[in-house]
Amino acid sequence: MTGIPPETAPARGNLPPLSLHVPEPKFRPGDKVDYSHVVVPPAGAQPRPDEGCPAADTQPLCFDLIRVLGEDDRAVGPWNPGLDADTLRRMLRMMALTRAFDDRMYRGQRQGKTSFYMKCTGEEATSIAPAMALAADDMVFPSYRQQGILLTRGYPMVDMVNQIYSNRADKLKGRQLPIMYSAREQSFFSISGNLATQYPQAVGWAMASAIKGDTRIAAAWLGEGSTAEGDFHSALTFATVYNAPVIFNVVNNQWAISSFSGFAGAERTTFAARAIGYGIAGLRVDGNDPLAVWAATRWAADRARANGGPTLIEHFTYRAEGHSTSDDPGQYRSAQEREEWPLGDPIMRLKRHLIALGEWSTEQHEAMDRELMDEVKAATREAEKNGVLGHGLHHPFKTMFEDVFEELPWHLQEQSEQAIRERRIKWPEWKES
Ligand SMILES: Cc1ncc(C[n+]2csc(CCOP(=O)(O)OP(=O)(O)O)c2C)c(N)n1
Repeated sequence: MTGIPPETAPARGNLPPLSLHVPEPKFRPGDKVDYSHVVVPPAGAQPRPDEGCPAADTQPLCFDLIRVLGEDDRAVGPWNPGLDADTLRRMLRMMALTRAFDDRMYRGQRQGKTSFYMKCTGEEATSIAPAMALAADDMVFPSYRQQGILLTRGYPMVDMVNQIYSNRADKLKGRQLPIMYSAREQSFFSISGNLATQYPQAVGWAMASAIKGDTRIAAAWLGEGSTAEGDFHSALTFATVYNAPVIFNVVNNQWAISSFSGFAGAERTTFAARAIGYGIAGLRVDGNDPLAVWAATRWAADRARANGGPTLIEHFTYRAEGHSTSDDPGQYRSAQEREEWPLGDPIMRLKRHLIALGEWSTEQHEAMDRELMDEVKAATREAEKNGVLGHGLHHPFKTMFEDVFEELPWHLQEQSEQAIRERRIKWPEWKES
């Protein structure tokens, strides 16, 4: 008690000892899953404010769940975008193509053709519907789980596979981890393995677009786990201060590898509600409802394009498979989670909707799946001609040192020569192309 006047000394006698709360997921391997704590409101029941509304008017939507596709497979309510059947069929096709691509690439990794792959199974709607709702030249800043955007924007699948195989036709010359694409022509920013860095970059790009008097907006994606990164918060601060034309997508797939969403704050509030503290618009969307995702994205895009400022969209969804090919979710979560997930599967929901409209059939769907499988197979065969991991058909070693300095500094020159010397000793049969 030295130095503290007796009258201000706290009476500690009856106080409980301080303690911390350590979040714990509801279900672990082998547990029976009960999702009764997940509130799923009826489709069509969420109000749709005008795109130009004050940000505060969206606050109730940060705790709701925007849904369009109902239990009867019909599209209902003010968020129903009223898309025509051709657009719906294209959306379905792109989601099914992404899933077929993921399945093939996953197997490719198991066969040793690449070192690494990440699927987006169950989350396809959160990238394909936005890619269709945005303008083709709006700049996107994805994380590693938005391969659906590239496919929807028409990036050649063979180039994707070349990158995954790190072969001699890899446009990124083997310098990026497999799946960390970069596609300037598709306005698709280079993916970074460092989580959340794309958020401030998207804001910077959006601000530059506004400074130039352009009409293009930016959109960024990250997982709910990454909202715990400082970059997330500085990006939102910049965006609100300058009213930047940007859309922040938070894909809440419940898991960040083996950490459940509670470790990023999900036990306390929603991720959409992060928007409130920054004074920007926020929407919480059923991420397995492609029509709701499309409608929320278009709402945010129209708002940004009319100088209404940024919007944060939380896509409430579920990562149906492992984090990556290096992960085994059976070690940390119950297998029943996927089966019991109350929002279903985005592909199945859109398929059933189209069937309910009389615009699709099971036979058409099966034929489409076969066609897509052939398309993916043909692309992988084509890419394999350029080499797969470990076959030696990669870019020449010396390219490792190129494209950074106009003139190679002496120490890099030395390293380059050393690498070539050692390569000749280790692999005498190797021919430098
Ligand atoms: C700055 C940083 N910290 C940690 C990692 C390791 N890491 C890679 S993915 C990942 C989980 C990210 O989860 P989330 O943001 O929820 O996205 P999801 O993978 O679920 O799509 C972690 C911790 C990293 N790549 N970068």
